[in-house]
Amino acid sequence: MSTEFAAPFAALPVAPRDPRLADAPLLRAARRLRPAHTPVWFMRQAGRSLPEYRKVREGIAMLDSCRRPELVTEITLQPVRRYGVDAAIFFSDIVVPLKAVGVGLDIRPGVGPVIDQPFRTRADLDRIPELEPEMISDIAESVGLLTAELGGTPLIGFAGAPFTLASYLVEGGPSRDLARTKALMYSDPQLWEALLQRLAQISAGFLRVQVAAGASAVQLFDSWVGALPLADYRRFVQPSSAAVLDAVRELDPTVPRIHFGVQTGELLPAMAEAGADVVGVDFRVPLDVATARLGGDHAVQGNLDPALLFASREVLGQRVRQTLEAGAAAPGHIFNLGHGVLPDTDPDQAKFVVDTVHAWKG
Ligand code: 1CP
Repeated sequence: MSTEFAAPFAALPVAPRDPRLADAPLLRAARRLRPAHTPVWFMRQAGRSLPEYRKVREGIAMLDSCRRPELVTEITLQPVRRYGVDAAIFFSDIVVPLKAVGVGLDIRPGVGPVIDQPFRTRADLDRIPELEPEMISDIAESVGLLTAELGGTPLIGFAGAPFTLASYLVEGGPSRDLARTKALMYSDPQLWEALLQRLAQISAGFLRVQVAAGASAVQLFDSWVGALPLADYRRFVQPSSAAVLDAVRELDPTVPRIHFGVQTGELLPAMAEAGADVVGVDFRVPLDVATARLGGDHAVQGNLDPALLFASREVLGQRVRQTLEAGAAAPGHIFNLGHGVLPDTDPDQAKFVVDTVHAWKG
């Protein structure tokens, strides 16, 4: 798939980075260099499980909160202050760039993204214009505020991968079986490719704006792609994700790219081929097994089961160390959960995980 869609983002000037970032454990692990300690952060660390998050979000709709630079900065910094994690993840959502190009959608509390008019036919492509940098100038502003505050702590920018974005557009909201998405993919491959190409432009543009403004790593979330078998992943999905990952490398080859999905045990070799530097692994596959499936030369991220944060400290500590030992088989390991922090998680348990990871002498 061509990456020509990347203009006008190709010309974005890239902000200078804080020199202290050169030693940041997260960036060293992603580059497969030995870090001072194993880095740790949590998917969904900013948000729902923190009382200070619920307080600042009171009365503000999710999508509005993502477009207010001071609020985005505060929410993004909250888990860094509380946990001492090795990276901040930008507070936003995968559907923010879709809303920015004009797709009618909302994020409903307790549900997730809901689309006004689901994507069904070729005519629907006209309702998804390409993303332009000016549509998300507030995102660049938020990233700028954040990197000034974060100093030597990396900011991870992120976007939804084309398949996962398509799943919300086609289904109209969260779905268990992705039946309509798969039906479109299998029955009209040409329209599917056109949709994924458009979404790749949007996803790449969202990442490029964050990188240009100072994000020092990015994560591409293909959360629901584990619903596909390997051969269909390769044929129908991998080219568009690879195009997004390439677009980031073209803008700044020094920025590590992390690629994550849930239930991707069977897809790991093909995800490695899509070109990321780090592959995120869910909790179903031990990290040493995942490393072998990836061919041995990728850094990995993961993969403690988020449910273990509800277990006793003794069990939790053992499982954290077990994850660290398995991760040592990879040429680089970023500790994380196998998916996002669950809403009722006790923040003290998450802090205990961070402290246990940092104390580990591998
Ligand atoms: O801390 C962080 O990780 C930063 C913030 C963040 C990220 C990275 C949010 C805030 N959303 C995301 C990414 C995201 N959004 C993904 C990929 C990550 C993953 O797999 O967990 C996905 C699939 C979404 C879509 C989405 N947005 C859902 C899932 C719905 C489903 O299909 O099951 C939900 C519930 C949302 C809303 C949302 N996004 C973020 C927050 C804090 C919330 C809850 C908002 C609220 O209702 O107040």
